[in-house]
Amino acid sequence: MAELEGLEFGKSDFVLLDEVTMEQFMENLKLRFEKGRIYTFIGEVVVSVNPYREMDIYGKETIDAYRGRELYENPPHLYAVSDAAYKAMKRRAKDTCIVISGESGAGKTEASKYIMQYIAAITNPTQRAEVESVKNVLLKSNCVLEAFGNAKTNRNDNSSRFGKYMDINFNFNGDPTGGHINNYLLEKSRVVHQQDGERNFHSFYQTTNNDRTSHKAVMSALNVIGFSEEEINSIYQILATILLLGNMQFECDGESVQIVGLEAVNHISELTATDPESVSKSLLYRTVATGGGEVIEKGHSEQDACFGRDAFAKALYERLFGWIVSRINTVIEVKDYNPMLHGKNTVIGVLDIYGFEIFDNNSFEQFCINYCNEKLQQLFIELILRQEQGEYQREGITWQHIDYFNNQIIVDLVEQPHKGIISILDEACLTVGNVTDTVCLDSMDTKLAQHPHYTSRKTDRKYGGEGDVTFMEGFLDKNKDMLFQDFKRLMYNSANPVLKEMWPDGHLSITEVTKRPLTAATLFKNSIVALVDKLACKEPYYVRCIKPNEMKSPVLFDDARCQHQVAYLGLMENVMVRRAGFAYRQPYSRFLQRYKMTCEYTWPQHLMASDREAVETIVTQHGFQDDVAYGHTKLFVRTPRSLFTLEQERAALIPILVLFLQKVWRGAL
Ligand code: AOV
Ligand code: MG
Repeated sequence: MAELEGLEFGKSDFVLLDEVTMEQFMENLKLRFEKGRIYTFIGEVVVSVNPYREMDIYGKETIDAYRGRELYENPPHLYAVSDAAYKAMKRRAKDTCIVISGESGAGKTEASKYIMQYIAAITNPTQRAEVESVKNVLLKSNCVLEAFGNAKTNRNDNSSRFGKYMDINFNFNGDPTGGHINNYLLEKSRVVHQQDGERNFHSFYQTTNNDRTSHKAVMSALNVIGFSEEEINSIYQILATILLLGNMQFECDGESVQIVGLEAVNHISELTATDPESVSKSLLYRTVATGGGEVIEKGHSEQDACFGRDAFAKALYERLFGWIVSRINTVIEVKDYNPMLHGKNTVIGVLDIYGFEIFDNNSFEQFCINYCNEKLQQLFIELILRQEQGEYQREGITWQHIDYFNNQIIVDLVEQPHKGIISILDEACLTVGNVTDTVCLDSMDTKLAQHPHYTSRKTDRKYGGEGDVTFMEGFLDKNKDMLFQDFKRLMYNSANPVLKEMWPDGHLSITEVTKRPLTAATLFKNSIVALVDKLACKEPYYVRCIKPNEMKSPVLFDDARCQHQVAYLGLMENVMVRRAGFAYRQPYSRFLQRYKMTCEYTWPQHLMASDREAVETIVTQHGFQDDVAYGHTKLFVRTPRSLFTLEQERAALIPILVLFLQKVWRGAL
């Protein structure tokens, strides 16, 4: 059994704090960070602080130490929760999920990769080729998705600009048989505009000299996954097209608008396998259906042309990304699964989304990202309480309710039908006429004036919690997310089958496109609601990531910043809920195995009718019978002090025991 850490590293579980105060919580978190102990438990939840340096804690030896062990047998680690999720899936045939949350740069994506690597390392011991290939694709998909979906932001050099939920399917042996990736709202506006100090998606730089090494890794990953040469070429042709669009200018000669320099048009037509006239036509005209059903071509103003060009560039990238995800999915999707033959197909889901973020200039994307984080926080509250409650019920123990801040009110403010922010936005987008962002904001100010959590820049303009979070500028355009049908048709008519495949809706003529598509916010809301439903029916495991400072420094622990995160992640409530009931619980057999040496009636063997009776004997002998409850299969301990006494006694006994055993071995006894 691996040794637990000494007390000089602080408490390895916040539940063990002498008192649950913010002060003690922060003291412990800081001490552990400074001692290089980046993980701490709250029961089964892992709190992780970004070390901002390479840690020697992810090697094979560590993996071996955690494989198949119980949570409390080892120091806190991502591997401990990964193993718990895996065991629940394998032993109890439960679908489980690991939800990783925390603000931008807190370490979610890195954590998700370590979790995946752990699962890959502990499965398929017999190295069956087909399982190895599934694992390989699952691992390699990360590299591709990061290249196309991550970017340098002011918060994080490798910031995820999309949400990712990956299901890994397992057969009855507990080996991965496939998987599925869901991606959520890629921040495509980055393709045409980045804030000061930020970059476009990594993929754009990987073809130039500075990011060459990562380009090689991406190419190799694409090959491993099984992208054909034609597909890979198409990907880079699309990137090149977007770059050309980025340089494209328009000029107006007083009457009509023209493209400056036609070389770009020819180049784009070559790259996209379309004819040059159609390319320039789509950039300069739009087909509209008149009220009388007549179809006419309307020339763009310079402004419209720029708008169309940017929308086209963004859509090209978004569809490319979506296509890459679905292409990976076709490779990893479970094929030929027969439940009669193969048993229940179980799943572990890993969720790594974009973290809560506040920029100098927050826009529609931050609104969506932060809403998504509120939804996940809501789920955390719901599940952690529900799970706790469920456990007490199952074990036949009376449960005492604990108060906590329920952020449902914030979630409602955003998503409620008719009254919520998204509804008001949608309404403004559907209104014919010139509804501007300001008009929409005014309407929101009127409708939501009474809401306790709504303020806006007119009063003091802020959304949700603390500080300015969201600006309204550009909201309506981003929510409408309009792309002229002409571009869709242009792409659909491409002679490149890969490109054509990305634009199936391009076959519609303008008269057929009558139905208004759902807005971006509503589509996002629907996808997040579906995600939450998916997570809610699984047994959840949580990793709560904390960013220690804004400087990406491995030595700086910014007390105020950390405390703020601890507060909004609800970690104190988490500890309280965990302690108000019973801080510790262990199956009788496990408890016995660990502590039987502390009682002469149970060491080395007990002669009682059941493990439970033996445990009762130990508890009574140590005098903490009032501090425990006996469940059907587990012992519940209310205060950590009792366990501490046992742990100390055990620690004191071990050297004596070792001496004793050495003597036995040497034949001295
Ligand atoms: P995020 O996923 O939470 O932010 P990342 O996982 O990308 O944050 O972490 C940001 C950076 O912190 C990484 O690129 C590493 O340099 C460092 N880091 C994080 N975790 C570790 C670790 N365990 N060991 C060493 N370095 C680490 V965002 O995607 O922006 O919400 O959208
Ligand atoms: Mg990330």
